[in-house]
Amino acid sequence: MATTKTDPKLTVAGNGGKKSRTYEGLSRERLIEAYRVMYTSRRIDDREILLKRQQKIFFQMSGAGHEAIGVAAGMALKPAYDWFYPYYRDRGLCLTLGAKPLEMFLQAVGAADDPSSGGRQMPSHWGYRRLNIVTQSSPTGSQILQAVGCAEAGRYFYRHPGTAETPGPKAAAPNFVDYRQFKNVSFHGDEVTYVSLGDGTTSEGEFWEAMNASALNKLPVIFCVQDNGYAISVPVEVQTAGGSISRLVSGFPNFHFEEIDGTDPVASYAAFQRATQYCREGHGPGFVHAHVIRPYSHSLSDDERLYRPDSERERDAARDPVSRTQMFLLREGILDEKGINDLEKKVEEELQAAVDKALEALPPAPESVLQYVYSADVDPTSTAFETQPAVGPDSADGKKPAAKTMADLINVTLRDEMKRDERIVIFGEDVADCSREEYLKRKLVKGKGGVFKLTFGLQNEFGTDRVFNSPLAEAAIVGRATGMATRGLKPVVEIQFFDYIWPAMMQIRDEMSVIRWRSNNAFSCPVVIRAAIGGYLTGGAIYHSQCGESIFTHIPGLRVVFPSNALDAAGLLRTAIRCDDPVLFLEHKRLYRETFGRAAYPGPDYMIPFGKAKIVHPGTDLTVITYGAVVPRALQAAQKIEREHGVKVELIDLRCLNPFDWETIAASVGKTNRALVAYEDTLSWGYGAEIAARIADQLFDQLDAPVRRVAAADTFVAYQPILEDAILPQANDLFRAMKELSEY
Ligand SMILES: Cc1ncc(C[n+]2csc(CCOP(=O)(O)OP(=O)(O)O)c2C)c(N)n1
Ligand SMILES: [Mg+2]
Repeated sequence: MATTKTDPKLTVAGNGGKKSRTYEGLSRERLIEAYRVMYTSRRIDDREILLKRQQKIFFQMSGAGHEAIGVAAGMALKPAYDWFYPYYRDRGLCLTLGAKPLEMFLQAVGAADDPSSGGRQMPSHWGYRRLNIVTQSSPTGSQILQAVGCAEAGRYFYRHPGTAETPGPKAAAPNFVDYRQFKNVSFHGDEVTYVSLGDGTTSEGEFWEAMNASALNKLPVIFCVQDNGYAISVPVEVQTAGGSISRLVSGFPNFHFEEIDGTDPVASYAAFQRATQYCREGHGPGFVHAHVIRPYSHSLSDDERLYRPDSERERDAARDPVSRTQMFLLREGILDEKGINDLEKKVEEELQAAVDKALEALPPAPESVLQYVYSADVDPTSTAFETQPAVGPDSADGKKPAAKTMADLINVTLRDEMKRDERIVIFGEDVADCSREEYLKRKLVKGKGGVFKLTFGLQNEFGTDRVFNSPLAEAAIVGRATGMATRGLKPVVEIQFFDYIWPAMMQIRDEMSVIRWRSNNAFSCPVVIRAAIGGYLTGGAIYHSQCGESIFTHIPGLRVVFPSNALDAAGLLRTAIRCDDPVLFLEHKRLYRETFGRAAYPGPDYMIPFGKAKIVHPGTDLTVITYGAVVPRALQAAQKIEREHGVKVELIDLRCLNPFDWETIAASVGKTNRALVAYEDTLSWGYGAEIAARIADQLFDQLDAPVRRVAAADTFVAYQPILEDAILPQANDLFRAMKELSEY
């Protein structure tokens, strides 16, 4: 552990003779440039505040008081080489790296040409592809884990440089589609990832997960905590135990720590230089705790005079980085008064021209709202993803190829895809064969490969770089995967039980699914999340048996797949991996090793397009729409009602929930005039509600009976099997509903 502290009262002295003097390595010219950027940053805030008061923009968030640390970081790091996950106060950083004032005003007015988001995000939500400044969101702290994943990806590409290449179409498959064709990968062996956050944000759990993951893996990430002493109105001593984040994090191993006066550009630059060098040399992560001020309240919607007395605000004002740097330049004879005035005049002229231009910029077209919810390059519903199973020949003694379980075929699909695509990395809780590799190498153990053994053998075959255990932290699993995928890797991560996906919800709902849309297609992160879901386990209970898929199908930007049998699982998982959208791949635990739905190995290129249902049982009297573990139960009921009452049920297995196959549903209901939607999740507000509403809305004229639903009781899945049976939909419940509807 290395620690450097700078006394905030110290004035940094220069070295060398007057003209050649440098200040912690900053020449006089660079100091003038630092001041120019700091002044520009402050004046952009001032201009935006004015524009907001004139109702020409709709929101304002200032970087005032944070300029020095931002400019210092920007000068120590390299745009389009290092990677940046800034937060909203980082205007100074972005300007230093090369963002233009005009670009910032374009975002403020919500212009179509706003390079950060095309008018989709608030001002100060930076994202500049050409500079490696990754699209930013509003939740405090959700950028931190992605920065960790970004650093991991850089290291992975460096260790496996061949993976960065884009594969061309295969002669054998002219239809060839693969997400890699649309990823422009670049990396550098000594690159650093910068991530910043406020003092209040250090209270978020994701911050600690990110610190842990970075320390564990000695990643080249610099955490820059910009401590202005407040999180809106909450002061730091109420936020952080003991009032000092530096003290709390000091026990993390492998870090280089700095605590500095972040209103002093020279001290800040020196700290960043040391931290950057430490990271570039591969020793581990850096932590820069910068004490700054916040002179313009939290945002334009906040008035800090309501909770901060004048005395405190005046104390801060004395440390204003812009005036402090101006004084420093004058005192050191770097610029005289005229020099300062000339510089500031030029900045004002530039800003005036930028504002004038931004105010004339065109807004985005209303018809564009659905653009880039999903990839415009790779359409996973297309025929490019439709291939036939290549089942091997019968053996010499006439035996058919062995029927494999869903668990077997998921495992073999992962293996085939990992062989084909070296960008795939797999991580999650317990997914590795054995973290202590030497036990595997010495063949002391066989290996685990997941609590359901779906990833068994993969670490053994592909190595620990590609298949590894993560800490027990679901937000970290999805957040890191999102950062990796943004760089062009294909993480296929596992959430051990669907019931424990919730810590990752912020990453799934507010990050992974929205990154492409909010950046107007500048960034994307096609992660695959595999999650073991569902009940009928006898003994699973509340926290090992729940469903909840509709919560995820409700999220634009996320594909949701839910196969009911081995062959569909193989074909859909391959599509999930090769496509360019984030996918939640739901694997029903009860179906993993069922006799129902086993299939022969379909070969290494078998794919099923998303949004194509399968008719499991054709019929003419009643349409039953379902998926997952209800499929075998509905099939049982359909066979029984045909046997006993001659009712012919058309049973549709949706297989993919978002997108879903409306055409097959509509064609079937058009024929049967009766519809039953069945699902394992709780009845109310569930997935079937949407299907039932669409049928009622669009097929009303064709219905001879009300649309019915069969689903779980609106409660939780219980441990005692008698209760579980009563709660979850059973074949008998389906039979009863089929009979009622057919007689209606
Ligand atoms: C997860 C989340 N919770 C709450 C908010 C609302 N919010 C926005 S900024 C902020 C305070 C952040 O304080 P700090 O991290 O110290 O950064 P500062 O604004 O002081 O630079 C809050 C509570 C949010 N954006 N995200
Ligand atoms: Mg703060």
